Amino acid sequence: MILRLFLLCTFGLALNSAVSASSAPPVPYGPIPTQRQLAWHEMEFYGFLHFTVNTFTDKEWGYGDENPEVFNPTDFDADQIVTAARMAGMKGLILTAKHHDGFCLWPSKFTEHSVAGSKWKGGKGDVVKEISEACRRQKMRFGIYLSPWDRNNKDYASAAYITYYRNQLRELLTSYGDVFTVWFDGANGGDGFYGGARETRKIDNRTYYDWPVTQQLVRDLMPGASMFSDAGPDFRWVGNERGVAGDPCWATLNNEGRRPGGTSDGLNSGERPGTHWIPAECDVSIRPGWFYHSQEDSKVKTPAELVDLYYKSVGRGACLNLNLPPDRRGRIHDNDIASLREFRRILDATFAKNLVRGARVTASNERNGGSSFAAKNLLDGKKGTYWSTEDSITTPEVVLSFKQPVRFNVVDLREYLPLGQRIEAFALDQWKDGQWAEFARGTSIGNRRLIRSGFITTEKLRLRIVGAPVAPALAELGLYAEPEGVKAGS
Ligand code: FUL
Repeated sequence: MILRLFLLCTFGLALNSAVSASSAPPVPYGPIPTQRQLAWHEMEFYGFLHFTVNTFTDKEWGYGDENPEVFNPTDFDADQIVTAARMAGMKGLILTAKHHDGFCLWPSKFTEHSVAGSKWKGGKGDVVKEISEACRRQKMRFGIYLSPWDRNNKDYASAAYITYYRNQLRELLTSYGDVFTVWFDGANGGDGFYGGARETRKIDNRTYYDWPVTQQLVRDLMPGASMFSDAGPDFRWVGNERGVAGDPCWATLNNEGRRPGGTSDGLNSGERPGTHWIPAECDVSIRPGWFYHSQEDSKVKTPAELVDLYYKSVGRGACLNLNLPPDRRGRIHDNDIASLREFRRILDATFAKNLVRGARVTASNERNGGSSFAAKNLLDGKKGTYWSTEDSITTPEVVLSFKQPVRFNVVDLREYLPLGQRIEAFALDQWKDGQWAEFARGTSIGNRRLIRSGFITTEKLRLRIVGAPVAPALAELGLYAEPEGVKAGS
């Protein structure tokens, strides 16, 4: 009797824990994103605005000796600028509040080298205020770029400058409302005006900026803001200014010993399994330069080139930060707008209809027999639900069957990020002449993976996970068709 009771209890307990183990979500794998980083991933596409004295002196890097009076846009219109970005599908804009020349686009009380010394609006103008307010009006996020290297400031390279830099950061983060990102540029040290010294100043970028203290200041003043640098802490440089992410592009990085302005090794592809979640941002300008130069009016990237960049950045799990340089009027030039408009038209036409709707979906394995982790979650258009398998099943497959053959050339995959980046390799097959034929293979997925191929018409599609250290957690699988006539860019 006692033995029977014992067996019953033990068996009951085992059964219970088996049920709860398989109904529980998979355990997170490796570094995982913070809420702040998840919010940043959601943005996917936003823009840079490079605007300062350089716009008027025709330079890319101002020396720091520019007379503030040269900054004099003839027809500045923050709403025109923000509208151009919003119309292109951007979710936010990051303004160069101060570039390497040290000129401030807001009337900083810590320097006279600012818009307050320009003739623009009689010295009463404030570009940071106008752009941030236009962003708010148009429901766009606003971010700031504050160059650590300052070729104007007399104290640059001494401790006093670090205080100055932090004062300016505090000023920006307390006067202009919510900020979604603070962008720390890695370029620093070299020749400059430096209050009239006109010399070369070198700093040791391992120690000079004392980044942990500055980053903590941002955390305290703007807890929701994600910080950019070569090494995070929240998102990283992709290692080139062409806007092209590596393939693979892991969201993780071995971050011990890395620092802003440090090595770019490993940034393009990320590192696996990595010590930290530090996904990549692809920054690139719509023109050859970051600042406006009239001689580049004919060198604006074409819509096809922009679409190609989108697939090589957003489509590889990174965010795309596309620079739009306001011109001497203080507006986005017509040529840039024309390119952006057609780029948007192509993407809208592509992603208007997800062709998986109505498909029948079957999987080789579903965690907990399907309920919360069913493969049908892949087709529901929700990033918060996902398909997963039992812990022991790491290379499952899923098949979509269509009533009518489906024609597509883009496959869209998303992992469920809160559980980490789990999938290391996958393959896609079409049903052709009575058998499966592989048409694509890939590695990293992360926030989003877009596979752009030739057009395929098939009645069945198979996704095979062929490499994963743990059970996958895949949120979305979409199929799309680009409008006719779009050519992949260079
Ligand atoms: C670089 C800068 O030197 C460029 O001028 C530009 O601001 C780019 C986004 O970052 O490091």
